[in-house]
Amino acid sequence: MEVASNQIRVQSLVQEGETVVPPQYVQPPETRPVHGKRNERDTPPPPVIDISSVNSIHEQLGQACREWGAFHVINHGVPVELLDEMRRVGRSFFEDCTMDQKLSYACDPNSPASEGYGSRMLVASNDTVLDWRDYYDHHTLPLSRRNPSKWPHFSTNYRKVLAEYSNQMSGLAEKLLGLISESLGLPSSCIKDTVGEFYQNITVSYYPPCPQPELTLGLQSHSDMGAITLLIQDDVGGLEVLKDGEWIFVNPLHDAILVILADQTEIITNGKYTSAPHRAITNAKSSRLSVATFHDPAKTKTICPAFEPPKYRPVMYGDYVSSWYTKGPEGKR
Ligand SMILES: O=C(O)CCC(=O)C(=O)O
Repeated sequence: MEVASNQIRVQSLVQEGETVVPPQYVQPPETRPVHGKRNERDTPPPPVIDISSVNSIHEQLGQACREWGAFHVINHGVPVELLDEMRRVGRSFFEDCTMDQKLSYACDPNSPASEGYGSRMLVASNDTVLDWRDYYDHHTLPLSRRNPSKWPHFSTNYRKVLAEYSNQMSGLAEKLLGLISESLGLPSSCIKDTVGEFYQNITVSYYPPCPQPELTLGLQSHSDMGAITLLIQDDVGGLEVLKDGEWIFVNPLHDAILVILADQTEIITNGKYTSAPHRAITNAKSSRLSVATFHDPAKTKTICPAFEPPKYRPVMYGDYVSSWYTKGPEGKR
């Protein structure tokens, strides 16, 4: 078994042929997933919004942000070849590198959200049930924080693809926050100005096949802490979004990008728009990959609602993050 600083790599458990999930990965009955709920409709929920269209774009965005806090965008302007390249290099790190190569990029398990290869990102204490997931977290923006020497270098273009992907996602995140502000009658720069310079992390998650998917979660229920997350996945599927108390399977849409509103956007919009709790389930047959790009405020930034009377206290983003990492995500804070 491969262990670095007490971290077991899920992929190595699978490679060793485990047929029973070790007890630290077994969810209590109340958080176990219900399988077989894949949505078969032609237009999969959450909503799909064509952001190149001028027709009713603000109405569609407003409805999706109020009712779901998550929606797919199509005709988003990011080349589909770049989405495919990002998925390809991400998968290649997990599947083509030896475990020794991967461990040479291990993140610091004692520092939350540290950059590199890890397996225990959302773990608040040693009693927490572990996720059936390995990941690579990259610190990509602002540029002063971007250090490509910490990114995998086994393939000549991994770093180039990641840098281009980071730039494209940040442009799209800014555009979306502008449209979301306008949909509430606010100046288009309102949410972005409140968030300030983006702190962007890109997390590539790899979920190996799981021998007992009915007992595990790939990633426990959480809402994202920052402003806005842009996510792509492969065609295996496993992401679920919580809507009206029910877990809804997000059918993968190859060319689309899933937008997930995060907690600071809920605060800035004074709860008019909601952040979306989400989780990942596992499956017994195929490994699954997702790439989530988080756009957060600086830790020193104070976030408060743009509407009166405020329903949320002003919060320094760094305090919000510390509370999240010490107490655990608990679904949504
Ligand atoms: O794998 C997924 O689809 C979800 C990833 C996610 O929520 C995260 O990285 O925070």
